[in-house]
Amino acid sequence: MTTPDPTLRPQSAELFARAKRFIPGGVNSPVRAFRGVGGEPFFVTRAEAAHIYDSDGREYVDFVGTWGPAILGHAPSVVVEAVRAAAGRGLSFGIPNPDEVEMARTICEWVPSIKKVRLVNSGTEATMSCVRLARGFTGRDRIIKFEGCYHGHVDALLVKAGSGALTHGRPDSAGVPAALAELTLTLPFNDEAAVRAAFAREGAQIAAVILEPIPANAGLYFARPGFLETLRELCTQHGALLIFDEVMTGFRVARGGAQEIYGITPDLTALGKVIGGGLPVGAFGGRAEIMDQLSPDGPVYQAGTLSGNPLAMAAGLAQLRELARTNAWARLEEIGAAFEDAVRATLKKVGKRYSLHRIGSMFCLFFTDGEVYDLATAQRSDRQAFARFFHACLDGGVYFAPSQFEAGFISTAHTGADMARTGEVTARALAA
Ligand code: KE4
Repeated sequence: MTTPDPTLRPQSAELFARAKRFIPGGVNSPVRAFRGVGGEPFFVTRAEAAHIYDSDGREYVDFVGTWGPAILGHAPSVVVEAVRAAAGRGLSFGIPNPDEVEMARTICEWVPSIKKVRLVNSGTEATMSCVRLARGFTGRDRIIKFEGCYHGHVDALLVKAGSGALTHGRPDSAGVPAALAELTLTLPFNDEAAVRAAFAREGAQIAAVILEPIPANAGLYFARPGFLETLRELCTQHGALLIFDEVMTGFRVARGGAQEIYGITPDLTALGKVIGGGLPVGAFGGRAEIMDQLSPDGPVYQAGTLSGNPLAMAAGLAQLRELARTNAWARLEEIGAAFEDAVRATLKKVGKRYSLHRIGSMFCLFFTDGEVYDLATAQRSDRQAFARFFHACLDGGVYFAPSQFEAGFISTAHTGADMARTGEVTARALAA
């Protein structure tokens, strides 16, 4: 692993040393620890548009966007003003408020498979609740997930997970009881035969199949033609629920998410990130007959002190409304396509045959010349080469996700100047 120059960011180095005294690993989320690329994380004090600023006064073009929420860039004025106004009316009520009704209505309008929705405070809560609800609705226990897909730190789903769990090379987390893990069947993504065999063997015990319809936690790759349709067909045939984890893709790859692009109707959908405008929000929803199984109407318990928090609702609604008002998805495709063309031209110029994947404003450059379509093929990437690229870009003022097994995010705030600067920095880094 590269040993970046720690003197470049002395303030961050001091903060990290202090952080490690009080916070495990010095971070509140593992992927931030730079373990996938070596060196130490920097600390951010301010973020605006496509730029972030660290404790040492260095400025970066940001392609992580706080892992997805910053689709309009950081601190968009419409969102900041909405939060300011909401804060003046109180910070949390623990009592129903009008904005959570408007948020629920908006989600149901934009995502037609969602007839009823419940708001929570993270993507993890959303997927965890989907799994419990699927088990409660079907009366079954087994769950099928896919290697490399990450659904948050849910006990039942931290089995061959992606994202931070994968970066640390320990996809199966300690602390997850074997009795629980064995209820989760993990299959290779895109392996239709494996899914058919699982359903043939134990279809009557399967409560749900959960997946990222566009996996982006082992890098970004795509379902092969027919794979999602097969999952839908098998779930319907065997009475299992199809759960789309659209925490990352929801409201980003299209107004209606990946399910709009692929034309597949899941039974439940988990949402997060963009929906909160940068504040903690998750959501899960789907068919009314399933959602009505939730307390207080039904036997499946789920709750949250800050669910539907008025500030989070104000932020999320402001962001969603601005996305719709400006048809941001067209702009994101425009910027994303230009970015892809530039990177492909650079790869050709420097003679590197790396695999670049992109959909809309999400992308991933795999440091391998092979096809990437599941976890195993993603893991063929040269992580050392990625780490060198990451640090060369960071030192040049461009921040990509600190792991080969993450996606990059473009926002509507990325300007032509940002992209030109990124082109220069990445060209130098790829030529090295
Ligand atoms: P949160 O609990 O982190 O809000 O959401 C969990 C989650 C669920 N589903 C998908 C598809 C996700 O991508 C995530 C979280 N994504 C990671 C980045 N790959 C969050 C970054 C982090 O863990 O710090």
